[in-house]
Amino acid sequence: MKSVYAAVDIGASSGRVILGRMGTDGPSLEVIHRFPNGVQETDGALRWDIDALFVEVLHGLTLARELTDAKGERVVSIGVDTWAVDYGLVNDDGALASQPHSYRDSRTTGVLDRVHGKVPFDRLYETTGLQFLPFNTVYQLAAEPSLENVQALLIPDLLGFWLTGKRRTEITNASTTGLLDASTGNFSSHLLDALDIPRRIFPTLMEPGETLGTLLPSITERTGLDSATTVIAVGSHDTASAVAAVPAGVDNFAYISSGTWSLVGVELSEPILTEAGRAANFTNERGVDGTIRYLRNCGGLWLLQECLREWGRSVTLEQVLAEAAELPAGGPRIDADSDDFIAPEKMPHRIRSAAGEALESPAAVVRCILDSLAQVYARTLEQAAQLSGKPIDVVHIVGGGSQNRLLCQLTADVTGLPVLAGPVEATALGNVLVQARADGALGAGALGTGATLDDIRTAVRSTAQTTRYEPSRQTETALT
Ligand code: LFR
Repeated sequence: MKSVYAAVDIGASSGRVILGRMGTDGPSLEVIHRFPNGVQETDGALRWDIDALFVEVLHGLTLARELTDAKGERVVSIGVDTWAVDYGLVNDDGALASQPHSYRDSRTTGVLDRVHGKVPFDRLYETTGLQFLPFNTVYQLAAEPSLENVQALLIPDLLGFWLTGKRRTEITNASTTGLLDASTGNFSSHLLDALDIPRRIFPTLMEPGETLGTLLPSITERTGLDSATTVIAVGSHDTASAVAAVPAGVDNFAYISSGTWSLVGVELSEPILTEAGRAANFTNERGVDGTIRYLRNCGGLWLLQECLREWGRSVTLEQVLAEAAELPAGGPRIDADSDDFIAPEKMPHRIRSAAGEALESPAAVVRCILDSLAQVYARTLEQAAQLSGKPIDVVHIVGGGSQNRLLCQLTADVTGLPVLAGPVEATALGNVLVQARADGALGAGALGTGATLDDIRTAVRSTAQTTRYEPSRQTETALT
């Protein structure tokens, strides 16, 4: 029976269950279930409705089983990736204390000084190499009323726990907690102790490609999947899966994983824990196969998504982008990176105030957002090259933003570099290909398990749709 891999890929605004197949010419994806996601205000806090998300995951897996049955195929494994940093607290019986907080909740505002009073940020950075973001897990844990007798399961690990009954912490996502030692790849007991966080807070680490477990009987009953179906750890941080599937064919590439956030940087083999990197707020997140994603988490399409939400049906994305493309370069810009844009609600108003200029139409607001993002991208890529010493010859944009032609062109214009846009589904491809490799279905080696990240990228290149943008226009919007 032909093997198929199920990728559960949940972002901040939507989730998907996708089937991945390995063909002779490379991987192909089939989205079989889409569902909405978003933060909700519950009990006075912004939270994710994780129970509802799990119901959607199970529905998607049931559809996966039905579809593969009908075709004489078999789902051999499942991989889960989501956004980073957030977690659910579970007690020894496995019960969830409450619906997980969203990183967009403001609960950490009051605890930052307390954490830095115990361990100053420069010391945190020396160990973890993680950029300062007010919502890093380390600050969220400090905002919990109690950490006694509980474990924190990062969102994909929590879903994995519900599927298999096994508790583990996948390492790419662990690197966003602010508690993982970037040099050793282990949780830092020193930091945990200094911050009064119980050492048992996180379950044992695991690497992408390892098997978490097989499905619980309750899950096989509900979905019809067979009991030998495994859950495989993938780059469970969505950005790790996306970067694994960047279709780079050369060494000197940079990437922008462009979705709700823009993750802008380069791939390295070792972390860089320098003062200059800290000052520039660069992060050392772990990638698949022990790579380092040396990047900055920059503002993203969240600004645009929130405006569209507020404008409602009167404004369509396609139309507003077409109008924005007609507006002249050199218009007003904002700091798209500012913490002021993290929370939801009233985005057009906040953008207009920050621009300090009348942005009369939705198109003007959108153009301001995209010009500002392109500027942040260019500045960040220049810093990434300087700080890492790695030259950049080409910029790959993957994820939703790769379909935004105006954003891709502006990025080429402002960076002065060619942009290769696509695939839009990089995250799901990275998820599927790590599973396929674990199953022995990719690349070299007796069972294919010897395949490298390069083999994964070669597989992506063989089927991915990419569009090339040359820096064409004269850029009045050049770096300032
Ligand atoms: C992107 C992402 C980023 C992370 C942010 C919050 O979806 O995972 O990498 O910084 O969401 O978790």
